[in-house]
Amino acid sequence: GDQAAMPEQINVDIKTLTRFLTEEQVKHKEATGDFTLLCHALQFSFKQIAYYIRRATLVNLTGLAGSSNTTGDDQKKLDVISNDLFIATMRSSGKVSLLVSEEEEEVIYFKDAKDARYAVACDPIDGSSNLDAGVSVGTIFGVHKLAEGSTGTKEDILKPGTELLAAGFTMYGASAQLVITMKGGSVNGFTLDNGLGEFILTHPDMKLPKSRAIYSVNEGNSLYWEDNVKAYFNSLKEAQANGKPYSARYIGSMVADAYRTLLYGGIFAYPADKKSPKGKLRILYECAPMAMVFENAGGQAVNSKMQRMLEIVPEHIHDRSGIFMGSYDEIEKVKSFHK
Ligand code: AHM
Ligand code: MG
Repeated sequence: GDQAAMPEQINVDIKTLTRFLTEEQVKHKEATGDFTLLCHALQFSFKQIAYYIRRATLVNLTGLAGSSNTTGDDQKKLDVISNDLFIATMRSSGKVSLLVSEEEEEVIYFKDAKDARYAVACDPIDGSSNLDAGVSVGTIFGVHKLAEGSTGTKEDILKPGTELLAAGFTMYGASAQLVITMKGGSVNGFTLDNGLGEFILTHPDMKLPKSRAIYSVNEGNSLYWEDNVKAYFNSLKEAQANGKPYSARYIGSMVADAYRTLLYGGIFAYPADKKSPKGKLRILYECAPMAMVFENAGGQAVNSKMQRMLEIVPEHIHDRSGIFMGSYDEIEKVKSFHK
């Protein structure tokens, strides 16, 4: 018979993100429910962005918006729309006091949100250079809590990643994936069921393999790399203990390269180099949230000075850093090349 249609094979006890968040809230006696409401707003912004990306080619949303953002990148139409969607959703949640976005030069303060206790950093669409080719992109986010008594200032977000309350990212790929972690917690992966319109827990308690012979870096920049970075990557191309070299995988969307690295293991890097001595990726909404995810999944993340990424305190909201993140043992190997 048709086994697939047997009723007992249908999961009648699905764990949605909504249910997951409610169960998490119950575990924290002191929780007011505000953080849960903020997460609901976050997930709605992800659904909206996923929806427009899916339809982009059909509704004339590909290509440039004709502007460039504060860090000098050309803005795509979808960068602009996703940023607007994200801001509007955060504002209307009433729970966000201030927001830093890759697409906005200054901090956005939501003055109407009188008792909002959170500060959010986000890159609405990471990997935008891949958008028009239909290659996976995603949204990265980090959530801080305002300091006791603070009415919401820049200082509430210029904090090290060790203080992040929650962080994660989505990847809009063959399906939309959401990876989220909370302070001191595990990493959980959800898949958007388009029919239900819900993120479903499909990857509970994600853990990176301790090592894996895959490296992910824009090797076109090797001309500008420092010698120890060159030496490290060259070593991966030599025969390893099993007689084989590493495999190279580079998508050019950090969310997608990071998601693969989380699942398969290996290393993702965007080192600081002679052309970009401060690195390319931004600390608040690219490096720190990813570092939190990787550490909570048993991996590591360090900057180009081999300092723990999560301990870096940005001076300005758009500050950049070099980054190496991945399996625990792979990061140990990079460190050994920097001694
Ligand atoms: P973006 O936020 O403007 O899309 O830039 C960030 C992206 C990352 O997703 C990716 O890892 C990196 O830039 C790719 O850069 P490059 O094209 O220099 O390899
Ligand atoms: Mg980005």
